[in-house]
Amino acid sequence: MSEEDDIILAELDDEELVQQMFDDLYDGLKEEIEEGVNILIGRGWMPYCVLTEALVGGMTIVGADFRDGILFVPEVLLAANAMKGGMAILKPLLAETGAPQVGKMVIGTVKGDIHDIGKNLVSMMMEGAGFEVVDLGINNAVESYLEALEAEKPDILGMSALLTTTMPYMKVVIDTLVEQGIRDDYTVLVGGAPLNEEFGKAIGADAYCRDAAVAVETAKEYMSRKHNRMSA
Ligand code: B1M
Repeated sequence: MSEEDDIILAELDDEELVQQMFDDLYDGLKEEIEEGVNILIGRGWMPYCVLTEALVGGMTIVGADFRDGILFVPEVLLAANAMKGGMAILKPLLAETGAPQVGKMVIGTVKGDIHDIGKNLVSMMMEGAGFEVVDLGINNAVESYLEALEAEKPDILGMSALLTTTMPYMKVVIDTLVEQGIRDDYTVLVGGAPLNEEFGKAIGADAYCRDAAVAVETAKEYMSRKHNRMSA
């Protein structure tokens, strides 16, 4: 039996429990995260505080280590899965208490491209950071993005492409937004292994995101700019 197995979450005080949840999230332990969330809620924590302090706090550590090459895709997927377990408990409670949402993003992999591992990671990390994410999946034609933008009215449009043959399609989508006069209604973030900053600029995106952690940081930055503009 490992040392981990000996820890009884319910016996920890709040601070110790949150620290333990950081470790459990890092280790991708979904059941422990669910238990931790239930304990904190049972102790009277507001769902939003559980989300930001315990889950997002833990995921921030995961995101930083992923960005720095200390954690790799399988570990991050497990952590994200554990986080999703905790979030599933909080989601209905958050809706009841009307917790502030950071923002909303529609994301999808572009037409002709079926790679979705990176996009899924971005979606999960964005959800972990408090964004509502509408994931359109893979192989999205411009019409699919347009429909989702119209229906969901997000703050951010995210596009992913992993092939040099599909990345130019991002420009087709952005050009269509320009043609329809709705380009400035959204922050457009793009990502995928073959892209770079220069490409992002060339196609008229707001920003290229090297990885999921950068996507979260960039999205937060654009949301705070938007809030500042609105309150000015
Ligand atoms: Co494909 N594949 N693949 N593949 N595949 C690549 C991309 C390739 C580089 C492999 C190689 O040859 N070295 C190559 C592309 C070459 C090129 O375009 N120049 C390639 C090829 C050629 C192909 C096929 C054509 C192979 C064939 O059939 N002959 C075919 C194409 C199918 C299609 O899409 N039409 C194909 C198929 C597949 C699989 C189905 C087997 C599988 C995909 C499974 C899946 O996604 N469900 C697959 C895989 C796994 C890969 C590699 C090995 C790994 C991709 C991956 O998941 N990386 C890949 C090689 C590589 O990239 N090194 C390769 C892990 C992931 C976490 O990283 O996706 O980069 P990534 O996402 C990162 C960032 O890029 C960023 O954040 C993520 C997380 O940090 N990011 C975003 C991504 N999207 C973002 C969106 C954002 C923000 C950030 O929006 C805001």
